[in-house]
Amino acid sequence: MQRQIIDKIEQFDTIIIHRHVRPDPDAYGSQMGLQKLIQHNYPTKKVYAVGEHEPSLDFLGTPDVITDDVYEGALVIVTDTANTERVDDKRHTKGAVLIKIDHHPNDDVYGDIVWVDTTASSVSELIFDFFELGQRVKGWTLPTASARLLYAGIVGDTGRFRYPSATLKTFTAAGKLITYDFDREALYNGMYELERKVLQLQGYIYQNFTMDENGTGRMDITRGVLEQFNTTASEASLLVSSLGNVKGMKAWVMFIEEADSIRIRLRSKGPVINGLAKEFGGGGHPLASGASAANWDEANASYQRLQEICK
Ligand SMILES: [Mn+2]
Repeated sequence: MQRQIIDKIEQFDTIIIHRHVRPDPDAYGSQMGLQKLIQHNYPTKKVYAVGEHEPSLDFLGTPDVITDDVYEGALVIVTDTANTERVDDKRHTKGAVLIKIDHHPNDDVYGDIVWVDTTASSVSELIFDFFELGQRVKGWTLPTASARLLYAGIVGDTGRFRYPSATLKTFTAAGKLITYDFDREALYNGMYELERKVLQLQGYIYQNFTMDENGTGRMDITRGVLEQFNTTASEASLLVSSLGNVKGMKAWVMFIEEADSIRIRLRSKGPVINGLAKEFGGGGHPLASGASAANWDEANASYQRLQEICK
């Protein structure tokens, strides 16, 4: 599989790398880490990393902006993205060949070549693995910029090596990556900024959520709240699961107000909620799904439905 991917990379002059919407450090790290790895070893190739610009990740890099014609005859690689729905920039199908590299369960098998390894802590870890193969068979070297990005991705997805997903392989990769000459402290500062904002918002959520007598929870994150905590809707989304820690909570919804709609993010510990998500034009898994509401009236209606489901 990885050999096939190396062949494709060598075959194409233009390579465009995508990742998921509402990016996190592993999305940026795997995408841009791979971009810089390829660019460094094949300087004549054109290698782009695309997707929406996320200001809170500027310490890692900024995405490239390209026109549609660049996709003609190009190789497209999508990293860290389980399903097509979550691919940032839907032009990913416009190239000649599509490759998926991911570590989430492979429910949506998209692409001509699929490399999914759910035992990996992060896709950044997989890209490091990929580099080592390239090193053995093609004599690749890893540029420091790439090492820095991959390290950030691993640190991000493992919660600084705290999660059980951090294996011997993860630590081995991280151990090799820190031998490159990048400023680890500056990197941690950037990540700390992200974590600090999220922790403050989490405190606010624990103080302001509501729960009815049946264990149906609700939390509204308005534009005002996002501004108050200087966070984005994507950062707030990371906290949906945190309400599961509340005693007696059975199922809950977090409404996150975006520019032109309200995201409905549903979680449950029993009652099946993806039917409700479908009713509101969304979908997902039985215990974790989402939809979107045009306004607060619609959002309120979805909460009422959730209350009925939990009765
Ligand atoms: Mn990831």
